Amino acid sequence: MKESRLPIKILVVFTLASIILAACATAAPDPEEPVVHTQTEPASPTATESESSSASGTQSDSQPVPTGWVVEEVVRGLEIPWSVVFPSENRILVTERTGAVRAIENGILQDEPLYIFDEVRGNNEAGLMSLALHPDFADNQYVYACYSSETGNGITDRIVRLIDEGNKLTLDSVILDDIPAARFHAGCRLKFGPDGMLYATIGDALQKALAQNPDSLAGKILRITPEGTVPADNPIAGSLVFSLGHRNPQGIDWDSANNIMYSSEHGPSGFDGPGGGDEINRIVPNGNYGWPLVSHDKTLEGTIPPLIQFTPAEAPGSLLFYDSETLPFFTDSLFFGALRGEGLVRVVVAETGDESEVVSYEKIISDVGRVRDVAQGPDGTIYFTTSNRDGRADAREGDDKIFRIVPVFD
Ligand SMILES: [Ca+2]
Repeated sequence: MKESRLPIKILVVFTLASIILAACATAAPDPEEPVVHTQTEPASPTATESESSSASGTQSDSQPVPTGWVVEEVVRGLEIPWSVVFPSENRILVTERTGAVRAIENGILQDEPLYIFDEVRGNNEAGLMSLALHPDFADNQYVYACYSSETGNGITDRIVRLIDEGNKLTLDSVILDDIPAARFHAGCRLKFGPDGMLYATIGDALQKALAQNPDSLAGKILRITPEGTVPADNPIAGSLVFSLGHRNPQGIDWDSANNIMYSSEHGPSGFDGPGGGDEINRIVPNGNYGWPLVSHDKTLEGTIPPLIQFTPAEAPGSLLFYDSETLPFFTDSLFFGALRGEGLVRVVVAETGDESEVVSYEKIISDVGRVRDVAQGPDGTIYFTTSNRDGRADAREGDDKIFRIVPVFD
């Protein structure tokens, strides 16, 4: 079933967006001649701007400053890629939702998968999802994966740890098992925080009341030690729950310099509430983000409203806080892949004290179809993946693909 591309409507000003969208709209779609986007507006007006400038030091004074950016294709021929990570400068690991972990070596997609999860349920929204690398990956080669499978308890998510042996992954241990899941709303994004802990986003498993139940892992963001145990300093003693009241969060990332955590979350889709209401949230320990008690613009005392909500739905499948200077016009911006909204969305936030505020947003890519993951490469370029073979769009020639945004110099 093909979903129509829907216009974006949002409650904040977005003067920058019209400039960029106009530029994109007039660009000739010639695959032989990549479109150079100029990005002349100042970097996002965040509290970290001056820090970033000074942190660059004298080294950057002698380096050329990019005047724009282009999108280049990295690889094609993938099947529903969900997550990309970078073990080294020349190596990318990518999951395919149908169960394979693939490697890209020096820009070449390797034919033989590194690992195949035979037991995944690859239909609908579940299957093999996220990958995360241990912060000390260079020493221990630990790779974490989250996938859904049919078990005695129905469809559940499982987080496992594998070891990257170069030409294959080997299973090391089960980190967390029997996480509530379903064919829809299965989560599951993994990422290590600046505190060295493993965070996992968990959907409400189609049982929305569970999102408010602190004894259930459904509808939560979890904080887990790298060994799979409960950290001693979690907000609820003895519990993996870090925040609650989430519907189906699939993106998390940090402004590490300021230790601020953000998430993205899918809003209701008709059967469980009015459509739209996709959210970007600033996550605090033990925060209650409202689902299913409130969504969209409704507020409720004791729950934390989103920084921004998108109605109609964009369907955010990921989240990146971009903190590199490689694309300086994007430094300190949030990005998410839009599935239903078909593109890559940039959200500019201003951080003041304990608050974050959305200043503007723009869809910077809108000509590749559905986008799932977005990630920052080791060289500071921005990678993103299409999801056009997931049954909800018409696949294009060569789908699915990984693209990246690279700087252009005059
Ligand atoms: Ca919410």
